[in-house]
Amino acid sequence: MPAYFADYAWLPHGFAADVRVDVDHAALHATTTQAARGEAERLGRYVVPGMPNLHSHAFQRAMAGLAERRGGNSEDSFWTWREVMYAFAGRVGPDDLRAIAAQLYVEMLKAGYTQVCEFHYLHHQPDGTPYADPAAMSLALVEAAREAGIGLTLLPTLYMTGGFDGRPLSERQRRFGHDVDGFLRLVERLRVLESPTLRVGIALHSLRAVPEEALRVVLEAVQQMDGRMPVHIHIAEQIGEVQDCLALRNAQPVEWLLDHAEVDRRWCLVHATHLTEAETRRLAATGAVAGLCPTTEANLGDGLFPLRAYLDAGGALGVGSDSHISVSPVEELRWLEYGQRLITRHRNVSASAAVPSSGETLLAHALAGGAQASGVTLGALEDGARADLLVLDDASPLLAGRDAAHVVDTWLFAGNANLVRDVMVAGEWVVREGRHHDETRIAARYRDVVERLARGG
Ligand code: NGQ
Ligand code: ZN
Repeated sequence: MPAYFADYAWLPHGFAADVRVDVDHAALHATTTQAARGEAERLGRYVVPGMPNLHSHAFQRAMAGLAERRGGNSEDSFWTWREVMYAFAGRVGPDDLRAIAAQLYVEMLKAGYTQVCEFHYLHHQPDGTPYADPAAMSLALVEAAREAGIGLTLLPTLYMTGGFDGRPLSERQRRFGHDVDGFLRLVERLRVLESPTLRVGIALHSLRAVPEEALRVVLEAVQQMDGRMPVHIHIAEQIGEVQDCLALRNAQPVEWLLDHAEVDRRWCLVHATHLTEAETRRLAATGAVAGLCPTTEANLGDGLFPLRAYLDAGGALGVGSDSHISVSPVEELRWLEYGQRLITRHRNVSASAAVPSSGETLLAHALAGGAQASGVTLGALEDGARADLLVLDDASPLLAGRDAAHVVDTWLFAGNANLVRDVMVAGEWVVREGRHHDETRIAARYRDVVERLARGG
């Protein structure tokens, strides 16, 4: 049974000195005492849990940077970005998706993400016809995660309508669509593949895309399959959708959802951006996770989440890289705090009297909320958790003169050099000395695919 030792390891209540970690069949056992060091291999000065990434659309990695030019006469917005994204999505097939996702997952691992929640809706051929194997696109993601060695929470996504008014899917949305039965068949099919590194949940694309009756039927069916299955939804990202929801359902999106579904700890509400004060308190009380994607939300011009009020109400949260214009938990957490500083003109907004460090507050929330949204026991160096950990690079000049109390703040707020040196997922080393074991091959295949897609092939 491999045994490791860290001078300091991030335990559920912060850094503890002299921690021994034993790894037994992908799970870990942590002890703190110098005496327990024994024959354990010393990892380094600072070890932290692997970070869950609670929101990803893998294919969008390959279009990062292609939507930053002003379009013709239009005023650029989320909705014009979405057209660029749809045009790109229409060209991606299963082999392309596998190559793009594997490259993305290598980047995630190197940045410190060890589990990714794939909110996956690119199901069928571009004209809407299912592939010969209707699960082909989902399986491409499963294969990509396996090649890279990252943990995957696969969230096949239900997408049925093009708006709150129930209009049919547009031509470009056709490949996303399912009826309820076809969707549940896909979920059942994927569930048999579950393993310590593959968890299957579901996503409802948005209230725009799932009619009320379908929402009810699907939630009942998945409750029968597995009472703890993660359920994710895009909820209130854009003012336009909040206004449509108010106009057609006479309620704000979060308010409507809380009134019509039993939202609890299984749920992750992605982009819970636009909340009234009452919704903020109600959402926090459900125990559900607010899925925040600060770099994408900034990139798309979404708005700012009411972080302080939500934390005061005891709400759970985690972060995701979503459209992958950035692949770094550091940048997500930093911008979560910076957005608040810019709008409030204060500093250390997420910190509190109980936990005065901004970085430690953000890290603790993102680990716990991310793990909860993943539906896997991880995000903590504690007994029985999956053995996912990061070793920080104690040779980095950035950590010079930093005691344990300032390490997390330095990691999150001091520059752009990646401090993650080694990464373990489920007891296996996937990154050592900053290199992923298969990064050269995976990057070469990615290059070929993206160059062909760019040529329109
Ligand atoms: C998505 N992405 O499904 O990829 C969405 C945009 C939509 C973000 N919301 C499409 N960031 O919401 O209709
Ligand atoms: Zn999304």
